[in-house]
Amino acid sequence: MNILLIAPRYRREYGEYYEFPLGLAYISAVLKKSGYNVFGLNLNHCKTNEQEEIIQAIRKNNIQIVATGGLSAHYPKIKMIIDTVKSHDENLITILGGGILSSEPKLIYEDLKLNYGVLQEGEETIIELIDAIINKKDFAQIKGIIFTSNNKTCINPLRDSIDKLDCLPFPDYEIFDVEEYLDMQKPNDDYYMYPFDNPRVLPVISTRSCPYSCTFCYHPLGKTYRVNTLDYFFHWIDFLVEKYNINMVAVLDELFSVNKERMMEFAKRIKKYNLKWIAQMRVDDVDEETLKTLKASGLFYISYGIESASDEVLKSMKKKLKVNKIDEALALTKKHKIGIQGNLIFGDSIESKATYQKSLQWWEKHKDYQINLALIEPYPGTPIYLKAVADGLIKDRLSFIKQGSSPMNLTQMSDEEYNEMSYTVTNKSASQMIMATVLESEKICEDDIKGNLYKFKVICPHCKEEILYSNMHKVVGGIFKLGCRNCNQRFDLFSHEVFPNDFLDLNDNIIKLKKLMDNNTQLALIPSTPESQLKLILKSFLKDKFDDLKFKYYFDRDIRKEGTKYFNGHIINHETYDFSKIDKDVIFLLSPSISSISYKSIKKNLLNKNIKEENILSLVCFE
Ligand code: B12
Ligand code: SF4
Repeated sequence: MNILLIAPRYRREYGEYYEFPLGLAYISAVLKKSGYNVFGLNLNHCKTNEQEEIIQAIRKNNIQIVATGGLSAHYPKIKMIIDTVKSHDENLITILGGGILSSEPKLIYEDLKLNYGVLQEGEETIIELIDAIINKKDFAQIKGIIFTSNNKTCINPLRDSIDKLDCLPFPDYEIFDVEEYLDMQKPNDDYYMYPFDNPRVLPVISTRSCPYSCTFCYHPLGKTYRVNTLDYFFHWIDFLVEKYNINMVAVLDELFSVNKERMMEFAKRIKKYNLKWIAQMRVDDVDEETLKTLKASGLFYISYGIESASDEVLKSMKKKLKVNKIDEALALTKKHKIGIQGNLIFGDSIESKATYQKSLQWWEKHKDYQINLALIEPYPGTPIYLKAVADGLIKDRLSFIKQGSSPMNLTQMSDEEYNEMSYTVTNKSASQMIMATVLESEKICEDDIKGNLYKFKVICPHCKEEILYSNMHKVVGGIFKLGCRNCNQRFDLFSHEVFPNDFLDLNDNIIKLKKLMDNNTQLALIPSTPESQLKLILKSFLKDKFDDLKFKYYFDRDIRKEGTKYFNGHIINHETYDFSKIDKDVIFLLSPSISSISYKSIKKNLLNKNIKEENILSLVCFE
């Protein structure tokens, strides 16, 4: 039997940074250990057509079984994989695992017309399952699978969690072209990649699951918290350093900080490797002594579960945390020059105008921590999802998953109040820029995979140090965030300032815009991206002339924004607006902080509405 493991594509374009598929790499390791022929296909490295690559991999390796996995968010990619396999040859056996299946087994299994599904941890189950497939054994005896018998979907009882995690082999990084993964990495790929000009980071995991049960969280590996011994873990690190010459590790434990003693021992042992590392912690697990030791051991960034600045909301989320602990921990973390990653999430069942405003006030007061603001999304499998289903708020679970488990009103607020909150949160979220001063920037080379690479020097707005970065690649969207190599706090940079060669077209467009302003041409802005961010970017383009910039129209397709006040006017919905009413000489300015996807779709939309191409001016540059 030849088995093909496929890692779905997580990002849109080849070369974009993605999280290495550690779970599938574990599956590969146990299969190889049991002597099976395993082949890998990492669609994140596919430069051509994904469907064709799948079929080619099946043909080339004479595959009989195709297995894949992922989270609910990967539904479209996973469906594409399964459909491609089945339409190529319906006799091929398909197996799916991961959070997408474990959180909604029957629904996903039947929708994707799978042969088998593996629930929760897959290492033991996959071996028994493959053995049963090959030797035609009774599937009813295999714990933790979903399968079909007599045309009926059968879900077997769950398997106990793997107690002795040390018995597992190290994940098989090779199967998904790990060298290519490492070679692709750039220091501004993700929020934690900045410490080195040549980051070489791999994910590891030292515990599974989490002892807490926060209402918005799901544990794809089951509910029982378990740990690896540190001896096992550091053999693993030895192997990664020796084989892949890594300089950083991302510790993917759901909650790394459960046991203080273990954490201190971990710090003592990792220090010798001179590696940088990051992990997820709770604010109530850290204190001055811990942070000092962790920092000295190479920890440079902590992902904290912050969630709310209202004690009532934290209680309702079952977070078992008090706001004063958050204040204390974040202040200490910053003091010890450790970066902070965290979110305030809005829309818990008891969220009200009073509680969300309290959280926002706290956030305003602590803007320098760069905490993200987001709306709660009821991910499949979480207690809030199950409640929303039981209460009839989510009626069609499959459509909900297909649409990406979007935020919804789970509160007692009216939809109008909820929308007001969501609008405020989204707008505020875009207004937390802390701009760094750029001292110099230079293009250093053109790389086939990475594009134009730059080096630049900036002054960190937090610690005022001059920091030099190299091997940086262009980021579109006007403004982007970067971590300081001295104090590890995040700041913002204007893309056009640090990647000047990639924004030459943009400079031409700014000159055009200034001329249009001189000629008093009527301008329309589309889409109406958050005011504060837009102001900042436009000011940096236009300098003193910014004060003369007047728009006649503001367009956006978000119905929640329709009619709301914006700069000196109100927002109009361009999807429903009758463009024949508009003066044919109006120039449409495409807002500078949009993604390439929105840019393309808005431009297409305008052209379809008979707006002439020469009347569309772009303040963003994607070419
Ligand atoms: C890396 C990661 C991601 C990556 C995933 C890509 C990847 N490379 O796997 C990315 C960045 C895409 C991601 C996205 C998100 N994530 Co995430 N992520 C993680 C993280 C940190 C590690 C995952 C991991 O490697 N686990 C370790 C391996 C061993 O476990 P595993 O992947 O689940 O694989 C095992 C089994 O699931 C199974 N299995 C998996 N695939 C297959 C395939 C086969 C064939 C078989 C047989 C078995 C099998 O066997 C594996 C070994 O036991 C986890 C935390 C954690 N420690 O699990 C959170 C976690 C999974 N993510 C979480 C969240 C909240 C998110 C996001 C919502 C974040 C956001 N706000 O956008 C999104 C979308 C999630 C969604 N709705 O589906 C939550 C839970 C998700 C949920 N449904 O509630 C977790 C648990 C973190 C947490 N505690 O809050 N995430
Ligand atoms: S949010 Fe954090 S503390 Fe809460 S259950 Fe999830 S991983 Fe554990």
